Amino acid sequence: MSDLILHHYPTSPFAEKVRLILGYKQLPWKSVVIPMIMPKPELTALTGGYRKTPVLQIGADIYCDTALICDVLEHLAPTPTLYPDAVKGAARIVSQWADGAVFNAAMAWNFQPAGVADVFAGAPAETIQAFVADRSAMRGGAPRMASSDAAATYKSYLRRIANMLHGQDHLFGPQPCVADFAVYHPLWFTLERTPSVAGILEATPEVKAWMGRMKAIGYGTVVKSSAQEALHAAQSSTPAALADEVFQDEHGIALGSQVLIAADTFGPEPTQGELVAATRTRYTLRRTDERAGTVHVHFPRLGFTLKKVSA
Ligand SMILES: N[C@@H](CCC(=O)N[C@@H](CS)C(=O)NCC(=O)O)C(=O)O
Repeated sequence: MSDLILHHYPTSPFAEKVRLILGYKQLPWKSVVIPMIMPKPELTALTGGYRKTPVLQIGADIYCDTALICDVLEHLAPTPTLYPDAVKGAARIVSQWADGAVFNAAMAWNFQPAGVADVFAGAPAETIQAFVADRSAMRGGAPRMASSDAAATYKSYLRRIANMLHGQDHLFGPQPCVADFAVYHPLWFTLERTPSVAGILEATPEVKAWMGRMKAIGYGTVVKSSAQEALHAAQSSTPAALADEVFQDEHGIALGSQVLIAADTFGPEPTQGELVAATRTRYTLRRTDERAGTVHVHFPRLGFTLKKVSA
């Protein structure tokens, strides 16, 4: 199998979710650090437009969104599992809640002025302004939730997480599952990246103790790599064969059509390509780029829109 290449940057919470899962499953990986804001020319040469963090690359296969990345990693290394049979549905639902509601409340809390000062300590004012403008454009200009509005929400969520940890080491039992990694990453940002506002975690010591257990999982075996190396890996590989059952049509869009796929919230940058698969759970686009060659870019169905490119 080709190397697992994670395109990410150290302060990305969603990337932290995947870094720990790679460590948990003991899958060795290569690390390519990408910019925190646009432009990201090397990344978008691979994805065709998608710019969020992280992205997983395996040769000429490019996987967008951590929900899909979790499924791919589970397929590669089924044990230890992220989806224990008895709690599979609930664990996915809690993950979705964590990646959406918990993440939004936590980040609104984290990005109050004291937290911003932590994150950008020593950075010039222009760096902060460029970051704020980039994220505001990703939200379509909508303001971020005020930290004062987020406070009670975040505290309630922390109490619910503490309730789930009552009498057990992880959210659904003795071992971590996908929900633990999803709930952990926004809280990790609070604790490690915005320590000035991390006092909010003190009211739930069970949560802090569980965070210690999650952190101890570590990132596994990581080797530094570069964007150029990643582009070369794509260029010199052929996308993996697609599964036989590749088509569940919900849109009246035939395979072979030129389509656009975009996230349905936050970060509207679409990817264009030829629709070569639309399974029950994911879409695959084939596209060719001067630097990356022919690649398959994969997206989960959940959270993404599919549109035909008008002729
Ligand atoms: N649903 C996506 C969300 C990813 C996401 O929003 N990541 C943040 C960073 S933690 C992001 O992309 N920020 C803008 C950027 O990095 O360009 C996933 O699960 O991968």
